[in-house]
Amino acid sequence: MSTTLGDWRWDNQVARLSIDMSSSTKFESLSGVWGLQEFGVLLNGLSRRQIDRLFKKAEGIVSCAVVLADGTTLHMVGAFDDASSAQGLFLLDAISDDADPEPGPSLVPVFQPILSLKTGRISGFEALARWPSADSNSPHRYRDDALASNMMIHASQALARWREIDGFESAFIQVNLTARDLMDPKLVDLAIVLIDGYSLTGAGLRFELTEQAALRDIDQALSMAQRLKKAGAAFVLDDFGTGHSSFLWLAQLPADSLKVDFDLISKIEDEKVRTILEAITLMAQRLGMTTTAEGVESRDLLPILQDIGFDYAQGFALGRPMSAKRIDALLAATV
Ligand code: G
Ligand code: MN
Repeated sequence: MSTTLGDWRWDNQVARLSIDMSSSTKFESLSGVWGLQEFGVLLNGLSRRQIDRLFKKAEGIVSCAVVLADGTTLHMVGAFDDASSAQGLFLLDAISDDADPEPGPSLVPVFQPILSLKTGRISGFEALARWPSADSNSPHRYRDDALASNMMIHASQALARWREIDGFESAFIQVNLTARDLMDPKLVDLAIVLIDGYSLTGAGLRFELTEQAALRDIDQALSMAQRLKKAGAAFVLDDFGTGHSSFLWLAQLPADSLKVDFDLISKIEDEKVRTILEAITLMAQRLGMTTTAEGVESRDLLPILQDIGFDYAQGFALGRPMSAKRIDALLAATV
């Protein structure tokens, strides 16, 4: 189990690493502002070269073991905000055995706003992975064990920043998990350190899992959901209503929220579909879950969705998936 020791920030323009270690740890003496060379003196040779390489790359995830000259090992985890700066946490133990958890070239996380139908304001975001060039590494075909952990790191950092803005203190972010991710116990450890390290209290970090993915191994899905919830994360059932929903299973799964599939929302004009949607939101409410309508392509739908009982809405009409930088600007303009 990893423990958060403190945080770091790398400024590429002045080539300085600022470290703020919690004063209750024996690593307090690492606190301060360092040039890479001076910091390197504290490390063993291999770590020195690895850190040099990671910072020179100026993009993506920073995740590496840092071996101090006395042999103690820390783990540095974080990400570049843009080419000019990176930030992250120091952990006592490694969060992953992967030597290089970078999920292929040029992963760009994007974020799609989720609107509260009660306030009409942005309440949260879904984090989505995008690859700018649709080549052989296109999102559909790309398989990478480190994708979920990379997305979690990017999403947690971005959310921590957005939560500092007035009115967005309790914003949340939803990261997608696949059936394969359910087999990876390290994700729970990572969730624990990210929630702790970035103070993502009040279920700031949430996980989406489709019914199909969960049904591939129900026991594994149940156990993962329980452990993520215990870590302080929330669990969202994605694409609800179009898979092979089993109510028995819904009774067992500790989900906090249902995301109702685009296919159902697009047929909202149909009386029967509307009745079904009303029943879904009522059922969710009685079960203590919130509901999100997906694929909202027209703002005219908002009052209808609210009437039906939905809590949140997401879709192109409310905001396309966009870069963290564009969300920064969007939130700054909303305040
Ligand atoms: O099911 P899931 O929550 O993972 O769906 C997210 C996907 O849906 C993203 O790939 C996003 O680009 C896409 N999406 C988001 N909003 C809309 C929308 O309004 N219409 C359509 N057709 N797709 C959308
Ligand atoms: Mn999703």
